Amino acid sequence: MAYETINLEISDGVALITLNRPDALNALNSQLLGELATAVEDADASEKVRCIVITGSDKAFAAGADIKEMADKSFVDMYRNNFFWAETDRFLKTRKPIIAAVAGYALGGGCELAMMCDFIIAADSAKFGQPEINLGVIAGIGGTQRLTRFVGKSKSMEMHLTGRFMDAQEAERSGLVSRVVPAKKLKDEAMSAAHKIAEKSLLATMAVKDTVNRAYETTMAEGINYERRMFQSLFATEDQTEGMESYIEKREPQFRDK
Ligand code: CO8
Repeated sequence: MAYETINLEISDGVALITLNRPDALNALNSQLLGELATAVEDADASEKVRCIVITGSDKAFAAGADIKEMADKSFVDMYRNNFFWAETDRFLKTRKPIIAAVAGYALGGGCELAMMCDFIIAADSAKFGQPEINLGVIAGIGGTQRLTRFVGKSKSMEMHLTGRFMDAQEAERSGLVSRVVPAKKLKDEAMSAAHKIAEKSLLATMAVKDTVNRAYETTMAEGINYERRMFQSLFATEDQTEGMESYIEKREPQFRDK
């Protein structure tokens, strides 16, 4: 499928999706979110893809939902047409790991999109924020919930209430991003992490994503029980046998996703 607001490249098991609305700092409009949801759905279904990387430009991962598209909407437009949420729900169903590689602005819906990914690698130029308060609204695709769980109530509340941005170092200290790298190396670092993931058993990587995400959805006791069942189930796979045998035989594993 030909996309207009994103670029898609697939190589060595990794789908690299680059948000591409440079004139609007990659602001998320319906077309972009629809294309992004389709691209991740296709990647999820493709035998050629084992990990997905989403990135933007040097200046902006995404500067938020498209204010110009939203400005004239009514409550009925937002509620009845489920504006944006249908696309984000499709995005969130992806079972393969997704890395957000963030340089520059990740604001509003851009910050929320990065947080919907499985982990964030940030360039030292990254700036995260939820400035919707300046527009007379609040975050609408998960920001109040995800940011609060990732960085804690005090910092999240301050960011949502004042609209202040967090730089990459603060984001790393606060647990929002997994690590910070020099801006020039961002794409290489994210792709190298993705290629590392792509070498593993896809069954195990999907199980990791599913199980870690439980930590945000359930109690500790239920999450641990879920992990135990998932761990036990992986002993029904050939990849478990291969992984353990290859370790004992001191060779690289040849996972076959079976
Ligand atoms: N929407 C639309 N256009 C945008 C956006 C945006 N979010 N951000 C930037 N642009 C456009 C600008 O309008 C400008 O276009 P033009 O040249 O035609 O005027 C172009 O991108 C370049 O931007 P600037 O000239 O402003 O660039 P600066 O370097 O001066 O400033 C900033 C960069 C600080 C990022 C600035 O552009 C800015 O403040 N942008 C808006 C940030 C913002 O408020 N984001 C939150 C948006 S609301 C939101 O995300 C809600 C999420 C929940 C949605 C749920 C929906 C269902």
